[in-house]
Amino acid sequence: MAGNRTFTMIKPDAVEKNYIGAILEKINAAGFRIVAMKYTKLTQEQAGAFYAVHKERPFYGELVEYMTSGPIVAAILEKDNAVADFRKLIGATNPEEAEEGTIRKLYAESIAANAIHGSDSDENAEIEGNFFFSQIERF
Ligand code: IDP
Ligand code: MG
Repeated sequence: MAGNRTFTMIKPDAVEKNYIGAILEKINAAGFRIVAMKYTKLTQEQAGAFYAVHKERPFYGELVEYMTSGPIVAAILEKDNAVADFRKLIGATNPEEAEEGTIRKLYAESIAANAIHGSDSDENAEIEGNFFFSQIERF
């Protein structure tokens, strides 16, 4: 059975362009409830650890640089079928390939600076939510 929680980050490019409000509006309009949320800035060590699965990919260094270039908004979201429905809402990794109306189509600049993160599985949603939030920070 699909889980009901996912994890997201509004990435530095979208925060820099003042898209936090517009993106949260889309997330709420799509039926997601915010379970936990924080505005923070990742260190290189934290960004490197969060994206450790991509360590061998050619863009890893660029990804860590970008994700530490400014503040982000991290959140745990709740909805039936959360992981799959949220991936659909954000669109393809490359905004040029993202469907019309998706968050990446609307707000992303490039495949690297693509506005928003969404967990790719229930297992990773749990791991990623735990990376940012303690028990006491969830409602
Ligand atoms: P996803 O965020 O859609 O799940 P992943 O393949 O997991 O995409 O990649 C993680 C992040 O790494 C992307 O969201 C994007 O910021 C960055 N990224 C992915 N592919 C590239 C690339 O080819 N060049 C630069 N950055 C990339
Ligand atoms: Mg991914």
